[in-house]
Amino acid sequence: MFFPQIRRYSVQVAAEIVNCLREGGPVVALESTIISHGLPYPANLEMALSVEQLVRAHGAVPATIGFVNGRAKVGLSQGDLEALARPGEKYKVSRRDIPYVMARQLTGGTTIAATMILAHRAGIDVFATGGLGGVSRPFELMDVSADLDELSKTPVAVVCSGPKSILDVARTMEYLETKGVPVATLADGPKTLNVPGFYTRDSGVASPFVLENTLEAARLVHSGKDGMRLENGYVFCVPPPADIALPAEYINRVIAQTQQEAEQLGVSGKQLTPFMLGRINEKTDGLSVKCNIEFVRNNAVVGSKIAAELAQLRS
Ligand code: PSU
Repeated sequence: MFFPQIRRYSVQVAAEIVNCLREGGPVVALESTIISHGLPYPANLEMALSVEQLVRAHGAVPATIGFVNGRAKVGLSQGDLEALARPGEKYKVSRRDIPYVMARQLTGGTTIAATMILAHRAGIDVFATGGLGGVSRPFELMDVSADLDELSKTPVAVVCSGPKSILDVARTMEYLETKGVPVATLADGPKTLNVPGFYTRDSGVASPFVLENTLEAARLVHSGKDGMRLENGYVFCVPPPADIALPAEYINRVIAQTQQEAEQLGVSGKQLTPFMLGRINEKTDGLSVKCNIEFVRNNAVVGSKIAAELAQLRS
């Protein structure tokens, strides 16, 4: 039987991306929750545009992903990016929200989990962002980001600066181990042993694997995905460069204060991350947002290199 309406529900992939993938070229997926909910306007829009430019400058095609009026789009236009960046009603779309956003024809930014799903549908293997969701610090809440389960079942490599440091990094690593997700940190000097902590270069938690360079990262994906046909994703952690990272003691103090505030105000669930990031920005006089933007840019460059190495390994 033929369902003509199914076409309307499928993922819309920009022509430039389709062409690049057909030729086996490098494409880097980019998420949009960071635009709609992670950063303030207009810094979010500037970040989105500059990250796309950076990916191009490093020889790959950017594919920013999101929902526009209920349509799943891989390769958002400038108008789409503006709609997601401007203040106003926007949905934060994770896996469970996809059918609702489509049925209601809503516009929303995709989380790491939802971006992985759409990237995989389009045939994209590498995705760059800022920080991974994880297990929240108040353990009694049992708040575990859907990003972690997605990584266990969708074969996309996520390049990030570790789990967001507002989270419980040690428990996040344990959870990923249980789910069979390889987490590897790209060495940034001989001292790299631990996963980075988003705003900081070192979370204090050991990295399961430490890799020398982007070629090694590409080899991991090539072996696991192409060789063994494993269906899990990969986390590649990139420490924020020393000149933009924030001192651990300082930022951890701000995080702890903000955590208390969130508890007092009863903020939880999908509102918790945007609340924390927003308040931390106010308390650091914009320093946290500046740092966040710079390491997303850095991760986009690393993601472009991994995508290029992977394309080379497959040729
Ligand atoms: N990276 C950032 N800022 C963000 C995010 C990532 O630098 O806001 C987003 C990602 O989309 C990630 C989401 O999937 O935060 C996690 O949200 P939660 O903790 O509610 O699962």
